[in-house]
Amino acid sequence: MRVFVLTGAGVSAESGLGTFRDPGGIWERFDPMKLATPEAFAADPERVHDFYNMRRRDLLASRPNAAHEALAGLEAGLAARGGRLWLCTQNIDDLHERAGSAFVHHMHGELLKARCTACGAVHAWREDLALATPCPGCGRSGGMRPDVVWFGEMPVGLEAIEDAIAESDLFVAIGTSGSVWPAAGFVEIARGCGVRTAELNLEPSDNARMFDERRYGKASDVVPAFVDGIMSGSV
Ligand code: BV8
Repeated sequence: MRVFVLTGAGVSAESGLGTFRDPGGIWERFDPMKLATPEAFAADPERVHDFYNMRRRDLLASRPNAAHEALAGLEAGLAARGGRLWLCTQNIDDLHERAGSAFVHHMHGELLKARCTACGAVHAWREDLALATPCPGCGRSGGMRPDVVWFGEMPVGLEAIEDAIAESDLFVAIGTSGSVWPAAGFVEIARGCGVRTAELNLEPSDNARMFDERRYGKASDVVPAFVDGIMSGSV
């Protein structure tokens, strides 16, 4: 069986990392247009660095939860049967990897990487970033940024994502509000290709009606149960 999973901030909520649009969420406390766009970075790079430094420190202090672990188990279980899991995340955290997932596609980039806008090099990064931080590659400072996709920037690997969805038997969206594009449109691509669709979320997302099956509850409860269903053939 070939499964495509799209995860959002809800899969990491129980690991203590905030979601964006829930009450008290990140975009309720911080303005994305002032912190998560190229224009915001050009206007006030230190403010943007402070925002991502705070989130990077939170991430390093967090741990994967049962939902991340269940998806790592699904990847191994499907591979053992000649199937595959194509895990695409909107999240910039590394909790899927830390839970044991070998293949994780970060369509919105990764918080634990930094990119030099002068030479283009990408470096693993676990420290704070600042305007004065020199690139370990070219040595120039003033151009290091978090290697994440901001609003208005092109997500990573859209063609590969669409091909993987088209070649899947099941598309599962987990912990996402379905409010950020083009990720929010993936379920329509799946339906257009005749792929069965399921939503696992705390509550109905913006595009809940697009899904064939819907299960609601905390990710650490509903994801392991759904994975058991896939592996036992009842899903
Ligand atoms: C782009 C990285 C050009 C940085 C992020 C139509 C087509 C294309 C673009 C657009 C379009 N319409 C509008 C746009 C522009 C824009 C957009 O979508 N704006 C929205 C706000 C309207 N999109 C872009 O700019 C994208 N790029 O358009 O490039 C282009 C043009 C054409 C075609 C292709 C490209 C770039 C968007 C990426 C921005 N970067 N993040 C960072 O993290 O700081 S977005 C940010 O939102 C995160 O990545 C986040 O993952 C993402 C989506 O949010 P969710 O993950 O869904 O999180 P949210 O809080 O919303 O929901 C959480 C859910 O979990 C909730 O439903 C909740 O109920 C649930 N939950 C909570 N707790 C639990 C739980 N579920 C289970 N268990 C729990 N315990």
